Amino acid sequence: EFEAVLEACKQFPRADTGKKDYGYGTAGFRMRADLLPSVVFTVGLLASLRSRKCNGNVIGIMITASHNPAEDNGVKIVDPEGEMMSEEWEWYATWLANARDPEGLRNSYMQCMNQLRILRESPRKVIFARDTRPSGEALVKALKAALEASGTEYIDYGIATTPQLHYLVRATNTLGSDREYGEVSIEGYYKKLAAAFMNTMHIEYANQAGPVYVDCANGVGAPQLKELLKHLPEDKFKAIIVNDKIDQPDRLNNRCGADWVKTQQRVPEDFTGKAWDRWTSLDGDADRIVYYFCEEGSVFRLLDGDRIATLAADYIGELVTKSGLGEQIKLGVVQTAYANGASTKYIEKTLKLKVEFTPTGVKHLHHAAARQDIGVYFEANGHGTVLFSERAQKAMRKHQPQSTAQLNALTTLRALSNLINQTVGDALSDLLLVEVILSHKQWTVKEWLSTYSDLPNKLLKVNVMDRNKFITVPGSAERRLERPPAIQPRMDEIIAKYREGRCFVRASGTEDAVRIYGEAAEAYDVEDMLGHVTEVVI
Ligand code: NG1
Ligand code: ZN
Repeated sequence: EFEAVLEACKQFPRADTGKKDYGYGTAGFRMRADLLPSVVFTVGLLASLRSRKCNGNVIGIMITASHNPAEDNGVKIVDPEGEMMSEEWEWYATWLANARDPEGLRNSYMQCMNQLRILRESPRKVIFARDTRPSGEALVKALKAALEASGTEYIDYGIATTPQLHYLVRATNTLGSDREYGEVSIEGYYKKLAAAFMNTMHIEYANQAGPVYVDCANGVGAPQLKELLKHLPEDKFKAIIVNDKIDQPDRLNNRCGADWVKTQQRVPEDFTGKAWDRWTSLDGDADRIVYYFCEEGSVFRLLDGDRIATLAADYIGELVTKSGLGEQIKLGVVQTAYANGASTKYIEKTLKLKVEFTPTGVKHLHHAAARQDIGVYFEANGHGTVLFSERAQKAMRKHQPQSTAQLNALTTLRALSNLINQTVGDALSDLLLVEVILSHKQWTVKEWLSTYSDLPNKLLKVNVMDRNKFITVPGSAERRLERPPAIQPRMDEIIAKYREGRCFVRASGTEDAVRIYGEAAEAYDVEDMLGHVTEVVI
């Protein structure tokens, strides 16, 4: 095996990255695609080890750079239950990726095996998929070479969304246990979603509220949503797909998609909506979604991840109470510092639910949500899901409803636990979830928006000499900077001048930049505050 690895990796020499090392960050490895073949090769090796360590359970590999520009790509590993790879292994991923030459890689690989106490002959299996980026093909080649050299069985699922790959990993590994997660195929994913949706959607809504428009960022969401629609009758779900030009790679995430809409706070290119039309945007690998619409006079209104979190928490909380499970099942919401302050206040004061804050990055939110009976987590940018714990699912299975009202609520709750992707944020699943909730509440986007008013806010990205110098206070959920020591005290002075002012600075985990987020009662205050804080930071 080691000699085979040595030979195979020679086809994928390490690119010249100058002084910079590769690093496995919050989203795996992500960078310009031409720097990645050697990295993907090493990720293949690590996944093979991970599978051996996890008793031969299937490990997933997703090749995508999500909302990044078309020339980038990335790769990340999915653990047996469909979660992000365990954090302790990130160090090994980085170690292998930075091997200088073939011999170095072989030696690091052998050392990994020893240090992680992996039995070489253990069974191993990997499944993988990629988004629509043309560079994906060459990366798949590097991946297959690593899997073959390491004697790893694999299945190539071709082009799929990130959440579909997570689903496939989970479904493969739960096969054989008495509670099947779903059929092990992309078709099975559609069937599971469609069945749950059909059980819960209120039929009149599709006619009454008009279609939902879906901007697919010219990425993988487009073909996959088209497939999903084949499983959903049009009288129950009417979606109109926009930005589906996957044959024009330059257009991926370009002036469209969830990230663009959220950061620019404006409609995507090719927007043709009339006032109050319900629009959504997915990102390049379809794990994020945001809603929006224009009021009369083209006033843009965004319904972002915070809005989806509040809508879901409100509705699911209501179902739990109505089904008679209120005493047994508690709901919690998990946010990051990027959540709009008004959403947090609404969850705590109006919905009377607990909010927990974690650092940025899905894995942090996911773990915190998994500790709740039912945990709702969303990043403001539209990535999120709702996790039903074993405990909650058991209570939902066992509960004997005492009235028709209880029965109805319980049936809906059970269907939602199947509709919602339990492994990771999923734009397609979230889309169906929001549509179901709006249909039950008989709400248009206008009523949804009116639940609370967002504080004016802005997110800036600034380039600094060395972003790694920016370190936040442990336990502050990234709300305060510890280093460089001079910055936070000066920021505190600035922020204090603005009504409801809040501002924080942190290094991005996915881009070579520092992010500055600010919010305040007035939009001009936000501008002013961020201007002053930027001066302090750069
Ligand atoms: P960084 O670059 O660390 O801020 C960004 C997003 C995260 C998350 C990751 C992974 C913001 C402010 N940050 O992280 O929420 O989605 O990318 O893709 O949106
Ligand atoms: Zn994404």
